[in-house]
Amino acid sequence: RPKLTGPELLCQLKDKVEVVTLTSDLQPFSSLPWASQLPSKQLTSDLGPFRTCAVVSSAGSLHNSGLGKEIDSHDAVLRFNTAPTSGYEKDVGSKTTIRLINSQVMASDEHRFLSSSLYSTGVLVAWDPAPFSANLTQWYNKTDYPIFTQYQRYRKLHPLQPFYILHPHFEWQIWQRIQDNMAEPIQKNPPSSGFQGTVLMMSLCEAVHVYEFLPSRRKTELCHYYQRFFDAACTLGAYHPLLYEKNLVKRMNRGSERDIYTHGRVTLPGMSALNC
Ligand code: NCC
Repeated sequence: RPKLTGPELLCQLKDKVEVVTLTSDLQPFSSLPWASQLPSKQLTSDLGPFRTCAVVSSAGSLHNSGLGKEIDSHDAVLRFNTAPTSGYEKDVGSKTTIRLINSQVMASDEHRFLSSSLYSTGVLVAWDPAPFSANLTQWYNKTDYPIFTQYQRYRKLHPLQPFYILHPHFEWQIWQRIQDNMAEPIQKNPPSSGFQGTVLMMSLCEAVHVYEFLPSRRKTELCHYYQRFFDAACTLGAYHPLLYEKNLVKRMNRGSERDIYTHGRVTLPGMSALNC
């Protein structure tokens, strides 16, 4: 099998991956009493298109990066899980347009999902590691974490904040792109929030900058810029096929090596800007 070039990979991603979110009219949700809590429209029809977007990984190498102003200069900024801005503005900026969270964050007591103000800025988008070939009913009856009960609780407390749930097709379509472009079998776990968020923003924006997903010269074993916890697996991956994701992003990058080295910055075209 020939190794695809960057432009070919980008076109494959555009062709085979679609951002789909759960809507109130979708079975089996439409028959449930809480269906009306789900958005009536797709995330991609409610939000954007944006011109420039920043995806801010949570990597420890953002510490002392001084990238805050540059990140905030984008039209939309995506952040992940429990990553804060307060107190870290100089390095990561303060604008949050979208926060992509995994279902573990919604469910675990330590993250105070229902009560912390961390989650109240911007649009929330959640995903759950769904079984690979499950249909929506099978997934609904056996989610990895209780994403749906927590979603209903959160919506009751914050009815005005837009909040979407990604269709599990999205994570597995991305997984399939990674697998089809690697010589070896990769672990059958969904891609990291970082890569899912990158593809999400490529669908909403004309141009995307991703920060410290491919580590800069500040590369460190510090897991997150906001915590003093050290583990190289945060950057290299264990559960998620993170190293393979990074390999693909490296191939798709339209920016320079120097941008990665100095800014941890990757430049990707939005899907709408692609001529496939
Ligand atoms: O750590 P996490 O990710 O929240 O980071 C968000 C995304 O940033 C990229 N990243 C992060 C750290 C690092 N040193 N290098 C990086 O490239 C990754 O792309 C990552 O996805 C997740 O993907 O949802 C993840 O979530 C955490 C955890 O659930 C949340 O932070 C909440 O505490 C997972 N950690 C554990 O389960 C212990 C992590 O594996 C993946």
